[in-house]
Amino acid sequence: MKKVIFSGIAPSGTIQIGNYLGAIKQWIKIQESGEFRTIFCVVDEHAITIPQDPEKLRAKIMEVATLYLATGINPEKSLIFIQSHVSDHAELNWILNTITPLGELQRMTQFKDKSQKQKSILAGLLNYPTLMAADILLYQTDLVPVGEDQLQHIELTRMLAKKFNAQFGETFTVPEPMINKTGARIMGLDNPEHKMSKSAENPNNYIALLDPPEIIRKKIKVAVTDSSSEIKYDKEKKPAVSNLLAIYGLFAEKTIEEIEKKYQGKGYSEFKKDLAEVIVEGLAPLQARYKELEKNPDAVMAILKKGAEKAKETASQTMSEVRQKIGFI
Ligand code: ATP
Ligand code: LTN
Repeated sequence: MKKVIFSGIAPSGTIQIGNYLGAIKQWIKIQESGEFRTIFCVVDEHAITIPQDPEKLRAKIMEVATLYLATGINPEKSLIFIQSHVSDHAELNWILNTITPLGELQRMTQFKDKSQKQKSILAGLLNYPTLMAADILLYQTDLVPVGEDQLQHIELTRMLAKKFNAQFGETFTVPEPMINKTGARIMGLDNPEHKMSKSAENPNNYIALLDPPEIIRKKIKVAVTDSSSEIKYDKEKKPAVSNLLAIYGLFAEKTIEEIEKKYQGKGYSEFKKDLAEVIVEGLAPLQARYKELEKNPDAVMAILKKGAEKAKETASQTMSEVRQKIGFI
């Protein structure tokens, strides 16, 4: 049987190039290899762990789903669906919560970061990793392709799978993370100390996949650089330029050395100008596909509905077993 791949993105903002380089690009490669059963989910229940405006949320869910298709996720080859369309996610989340130690949730880096930014800390934000574990375990997932920031959550998922299996008998596959070596952590353009994030307050933190060329050029122009003017990869001493070099390399499919060589003795302004064009060109095909798909939201919705029906088949099998194991009638 083919190994199962599951991953998702929360529609909590507009997908940025970190999500693309760290996660989606890898998903497409995996899909195209034909070696796996690939499942990609729009995790809307995760998005509401931070307050969202309902109308905007609806639009973002459709945007993320349409972007999945525009970047190359193919419904003929992969399952694509919206998390809230399969209610088993919420049910398994509840059950897993009853075996999740509170201390484990409190020590999650993402929880600590995100809760600092909230006026009032809500229980959903704390329990987010348990919901993520439910997403993964429902489909008996073997591998989870994500960016580096999600490693801690996958560790927790593994712990919960093992704990449930030990307590109630073999039920869940224990998943492994799958991290892209390059692009696993793209940093913010406004601050290379923090990762690029789609929910960042400052839009100059990220480049969205749907940013028009003039916005991309502007954002790269104002991206922070380091004190010495050399274009050299040195994560410690030159974190900002190293991040820009990484982005350049990933979009242009060039090695860092090749790019360093090209800009030897040249200044930031020429480098940045070219980098903006590399990104604009890199995003153009998917932006064009997005524009086409956007014209027909009903077709996108039909794909998502069909995906949810298929997802339910596997999820409901797992849930029947879980209910039986824990002693529900
Ligand atoms: P938010 O700000 O809402 O938390 P985010 O931009 O951090 O959003 P997520 O929805 O948390 O994005 O992540 C979706 C996927 O993209 C995950 O696999 C995550 O690891 C990856 N990812 C997110 N940001 C980056 C980044 N800066 N570099 C590489 N991968 C990233
Ligand atoms: N927490 C993830 C999004 C996510 C996810 C998942 C990723 C929710 N459920 C299951 C992989 C598998 C994030 O990227 N913030």
